[in-house]
Amino acid sequence: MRLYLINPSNPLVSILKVRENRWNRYRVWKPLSLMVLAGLTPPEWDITIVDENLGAPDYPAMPRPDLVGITAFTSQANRAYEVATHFRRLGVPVVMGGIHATMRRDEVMERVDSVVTGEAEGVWPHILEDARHSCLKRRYDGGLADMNDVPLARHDLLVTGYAFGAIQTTRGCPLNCSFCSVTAFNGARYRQRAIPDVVREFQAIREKRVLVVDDNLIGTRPEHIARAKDLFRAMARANLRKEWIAQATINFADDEELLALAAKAGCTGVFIGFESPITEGLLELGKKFNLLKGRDFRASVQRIQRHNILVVGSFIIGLDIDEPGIGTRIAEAASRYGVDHLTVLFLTPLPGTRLWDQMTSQGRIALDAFPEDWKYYTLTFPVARYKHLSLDGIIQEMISCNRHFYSMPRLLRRVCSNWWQRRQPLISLVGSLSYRSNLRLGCEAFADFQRQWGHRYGQ
Ligand code: B12
Ligand code: SF4
Repeated sequence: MRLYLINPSNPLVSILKVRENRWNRYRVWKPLSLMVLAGLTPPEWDITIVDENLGAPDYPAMPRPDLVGITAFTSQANRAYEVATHFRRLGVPVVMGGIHATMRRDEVMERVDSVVTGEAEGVWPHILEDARHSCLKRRYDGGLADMNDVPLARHDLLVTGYAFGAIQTTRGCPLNCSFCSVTAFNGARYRQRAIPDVVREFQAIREKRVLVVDDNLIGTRPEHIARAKDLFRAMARANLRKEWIAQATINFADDEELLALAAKAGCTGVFIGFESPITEGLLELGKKFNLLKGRDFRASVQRIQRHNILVVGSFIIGLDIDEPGIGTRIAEAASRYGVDHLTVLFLTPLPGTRLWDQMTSQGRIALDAFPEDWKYYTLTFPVARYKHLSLDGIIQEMISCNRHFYSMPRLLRRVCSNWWQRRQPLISLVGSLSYRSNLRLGCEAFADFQRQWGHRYGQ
């Protein structure tokens, strides 16, 4: 039995056009969902994982599979449907799962043979059995998995083309920010994998560098932090010789022992959602967590950096509170906090989020011709009507924010300061140049977008 597991590309995501830009190798990440599905698949299936981000293969030239499984974020949905159509025309059954299938089940059901909502661990073996007996159901619901059922992902199936391996150690997030789908999809309960399983999986990863995909590696409560410390101790004991980066909330900075253990276990970078430089903005997004304890962000960032861990700060532009000038304000805040890199995304109503419900009910979604418009849901295009910013205005804010933060003098100052403090100056330089090189591509993409879709904003 031959199984293809496919990660569709999104042609609009310039950072994923690996071959067009040599820095992009450092920005293409493994589709871990498919490696986990492969880990759940019994040995009688011959599995091929296709990641179209490394280039779409010539499907007609490939042997005919018995089953195709497709994963997709919302931004990949259009391409997912093209791939599904191709295989269904050949009479090959197509199953689709992942975040988009979960949040837009009916839309997906019209375009594939079987749709899988939720996490796959509890249902994938049954789906394969049903496929073997040609009796696939139209829908399956995996709900939330027992973390003991999460298998060792098949790291052996995707070995070339990536700078980073990938691993997941926890699922779920209690914070339920208005723009984020994680709580709706993975639940509010923070669920952790058994530490020995995580260490064993790290050992199976061939890459020296690893992305820990957890939405918040350390969690928010004392018992979560205690578990994170135990995990880091076990990783250090296992002498993994890996360098890894992860996402965490700002409370990562609050515990010196946690930071020291993370660094000892190989942590070299952390991605932190600051979201807005304005208190009302954080309240609007439901991210009150960042306001707790009257936090000093600069001191927090410095505490993390003292452990030789780079900090990437993420912000969102387009909040109801945001007015002209917000771009520079974000860039200045990020510089003030002292982050090593800055990522700014447009506020985007993703299906399944509270923001989606709010913007839909207010008729504020400009790009709403679905499924065609899903390709713009990359958070790198302004798909909604923003309260105080026109389409041209918000794009200008984004450009000025990036130009401000990644101007050559500021960039060199950060790299020199990292060099002086012996904090990975090379990685810092490569990362910054990679961001800069994408700014040009970003401006071109915005100009095309404005020309093509400006009329739909009614401004
Ligand atoms: C790692 C990650 C990335 C990596 C992607 C790596 C990759 N190629 O997969 C990078 C950094 C590149 C990335 C980029 C983006 N991401 Co991202 N990302 C994540 C993150 C943190 C973890 C995903 C992951 O690997 N999980 C581990 C695996 C094991 O879990 P899983 O994917 O959910 O898979 C399980 C089930 O969904 C199911 N399943 C999945 N696929 C399939 C397929 C079949 C056939 C079946 C049966 C089951 C099934 O089974 C799996 C096992 O239980 C999630 C948050 C999250 N918790 O999901 C956000 C998340 C998926 N990202 C999100 C977004 C918005 C993006 C971007 C659009 C914007 C951005 N700049 O961040 C880009 C888009 C890139 C693109 N291709 O278009 C949103 C997606 C929301 C949505 N509706 O689409 C999420 C949910 C975060 C959020 N804020 O809401 N991301
Ligand atoms: S943005 Fe981060 S903290 Fe907020 S709900 Fe999503 S994963 Fe949790």
